[in-house]
Amino acid sequence: MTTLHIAEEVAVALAENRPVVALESTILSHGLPAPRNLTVADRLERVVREAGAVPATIAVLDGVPHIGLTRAELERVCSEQLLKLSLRDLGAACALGRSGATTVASTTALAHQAGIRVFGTGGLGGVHRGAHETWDVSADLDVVATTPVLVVSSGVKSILDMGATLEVLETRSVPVVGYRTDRFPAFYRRESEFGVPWRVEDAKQAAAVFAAGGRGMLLVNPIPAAFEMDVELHDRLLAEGLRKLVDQNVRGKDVSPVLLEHFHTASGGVSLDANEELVVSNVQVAAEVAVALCGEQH
Ligand code: PSU
Ligand code: MN
Repeated sequence: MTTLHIAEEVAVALAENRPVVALESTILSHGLPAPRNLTVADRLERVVREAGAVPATIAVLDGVPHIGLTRAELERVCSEQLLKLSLRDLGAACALGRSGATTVASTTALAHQAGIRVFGTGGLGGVHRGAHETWDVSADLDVVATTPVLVVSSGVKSILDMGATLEVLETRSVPVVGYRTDRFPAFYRRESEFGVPWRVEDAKQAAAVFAAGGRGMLLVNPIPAAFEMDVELHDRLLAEGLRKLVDQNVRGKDVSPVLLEHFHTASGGVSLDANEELVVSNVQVAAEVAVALCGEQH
């Protein structure tokens, strides 16, 4: 496997067993429009620091997986047209010297390779609607099932088949734990019709559950109430977005970006604010869990 470029600050923190939080780059390059993405990227790193952990934004630059980016590298990720790299794409991107943003799947794998145990993101990929015909199931599920990293997300978007996604997570033995909630969150909405098998009340409990389980885990944190999207607006955007996919024959890895783009343009920015605030909240929780995890070992 290619060697990683680990930023000095991240390497030192890991060596001293201090808390580090992994952050993904696909959300920046394919999930949010420029220049908003850079504002969000900066804010996420700040939130991690303020909680007492070190941020490690992950991306592949010129064929080298970077664990922790400089401001200039962050600017590159937020302005260049980057490839979307899932785990299977890493070998090709590295061998061919390409640059790309990492998804939950590839970020989780690279974080683990670097020795990082906690990762904060927005939404996890999952089973798409109509997957019984298209077989479109995100590699995110497989990687979370096989990699001992705790991922904090706001559940999955309602653009996915949530019930099927939860079934796959159960089959693949991924613990799904609600952060101060009994309901599985639906990204823009705090609750879905689905419950979660376990609930924790604070970061310390979440860290204990992860440490005891010894495997990957999904900690789900609902969007802050003030930014939850109005249900009618949400349902209208979703119906329109799904129709757009069919009309434009969108397939594979373009599905999520096209739907996100539709939400952002058609909601007049409401979904952008929602997206930013939920990621910030997840990253905040991730940092607290990372801090608690390091405390546990002393
Ligand atoms: N869901 C979101 N925002 C995102 C993504 C998913 O609400 O930005 C991105 C993440 O990087 C996730 C990826 O890992 O899309 C999943 O893509 P796919 O469905 O092609 O596996
Ligand atoms: Mn897919």
